[in-house]
Amino acid sequence: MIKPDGFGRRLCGAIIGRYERKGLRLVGLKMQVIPRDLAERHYAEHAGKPFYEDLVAFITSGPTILMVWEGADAIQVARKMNGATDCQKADVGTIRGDFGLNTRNNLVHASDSVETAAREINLYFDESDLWDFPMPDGHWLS
Ligand code: FUP
Repeated sequence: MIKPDGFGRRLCGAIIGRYERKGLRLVGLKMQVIPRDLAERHYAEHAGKPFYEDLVAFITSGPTILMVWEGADAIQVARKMNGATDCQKADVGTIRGDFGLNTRNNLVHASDSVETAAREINLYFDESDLWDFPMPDGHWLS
């Protein structure tokens, strides 16, 4: 997910371009202002934490770009590309390390396991939104 700050700072193309150039395969894409009930389901694991209310307010504050990417170890690869949660601690060369300055407005979200990915994809996409299209360069990227 590109969060509302990534959208508002006109970084969608730059962020999508990074995942694409890495060799991941885009399977689904949509733009949505996330309603509060969905945001609460998405961040259920953080309910009750001190930053929870601000997090939900932020994630529902503007358009997000929701994406499904596939590829070899896509979850680990995408999270490494995103960088540490706190943009100031994230390595230079990562999305958060290159584009952000704090923890809340950290530009992107990526699922942290296959199980989480299945749950999160189900929150935002119907089966018919996903396109499992073989890429002609796939043999170089396995
Ligand atoms: P990540 O897996 O890197 O997206 O981070 P987490 O799932 O741990 O946290 C989800 C979001 O909560 C972060 F993107 C930003 C927010 N957060 C805070 O605002 N403060 C914190 O101390 C921790 C997380």
